[in-house]
Amino acid sequence: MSERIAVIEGDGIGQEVIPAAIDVLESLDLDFEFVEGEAGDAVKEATGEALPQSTYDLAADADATLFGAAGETAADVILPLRDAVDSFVNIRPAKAYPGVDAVRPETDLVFLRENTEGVYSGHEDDLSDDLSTLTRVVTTSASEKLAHFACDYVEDSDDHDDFSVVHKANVMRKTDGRFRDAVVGVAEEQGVDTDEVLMDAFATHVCLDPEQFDVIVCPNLAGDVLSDLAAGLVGGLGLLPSANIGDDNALFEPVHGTAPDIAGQGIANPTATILSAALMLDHLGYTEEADRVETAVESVLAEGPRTGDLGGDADTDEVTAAIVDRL
Ligand code: GGG
Repeated sequence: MSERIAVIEGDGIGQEVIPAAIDVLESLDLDFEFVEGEAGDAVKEATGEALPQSTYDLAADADATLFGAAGETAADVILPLRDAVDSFVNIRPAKAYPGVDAVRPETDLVFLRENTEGVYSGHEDDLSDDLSTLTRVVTTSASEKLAHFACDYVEDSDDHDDFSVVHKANVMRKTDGRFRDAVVGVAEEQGVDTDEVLMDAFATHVCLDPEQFDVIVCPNLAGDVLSDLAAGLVGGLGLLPSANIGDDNALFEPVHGTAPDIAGQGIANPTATILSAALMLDHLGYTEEADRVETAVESVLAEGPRTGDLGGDADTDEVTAAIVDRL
């Protein structure tokens, strides 16, 4: 059966790493139809809209979406795109690969980030020349939905048994308190073991001893920040893929942004996006192909060629070609 894949490059290195992932997917010779949509800073400049309705509809109607990166317009692009696919969880694996010079080579984490609310649901106001406010939204229903997903995730997996709930409920008693109570409550009902870690303590402990953590369930902004921190432990943002999962739809994107410092030079690391494509293959049921892509990526990370962020001097095309060669 043909799969309709929405492809949205966005800005900056999104325009370099998404074509790399498409090269990898095309080399698998699957019955995929790739349909391009526009979004981001350049589209806003040209049309006044960062995310045209046609791109939103494309993502909403596709079997899956592959998205690159957004810069200044991130809030106008990424959040509505996650909404288009009804995503309630952002899965962010952060794993150290053999051959990569990682600060903590023993790191192997999966962040399950709440994907609809927290400070990201965005009720911001300027109340005076001196005062801006932000309303943080946390619901029991969204927290429980994430918790059910997390329980199923560890129960269905051979590699995980339990999860850590990361929050700051000792200070944000109502919002993170609600999040914590909802997640722990569902886990207790489903018989899944959890432990609780305050998010500031987590930041220290994950740097000192990442092996004590496995699956981490956390509120929206905490998931964004802590997964970027974990990227620092495994060799950088060029390595972290992500999957935004909804009930009937999903969107896959590298964790990194547009990287304006290197955009346009053809030297971006395509690994995070190619691994995001592997997560998409797995999600669509192409598990063997997903494994092949991950194995090929692992082999190239171990033996080279590598991009500059990993200490090599290869460009995006050379790394992509090496991955395709090993498939
Ligand atoms: N690849 C997605 C991207 O553009 N990331 C940059 C960013 O601002 N991310 C925020 C988020 O993931 O919530």
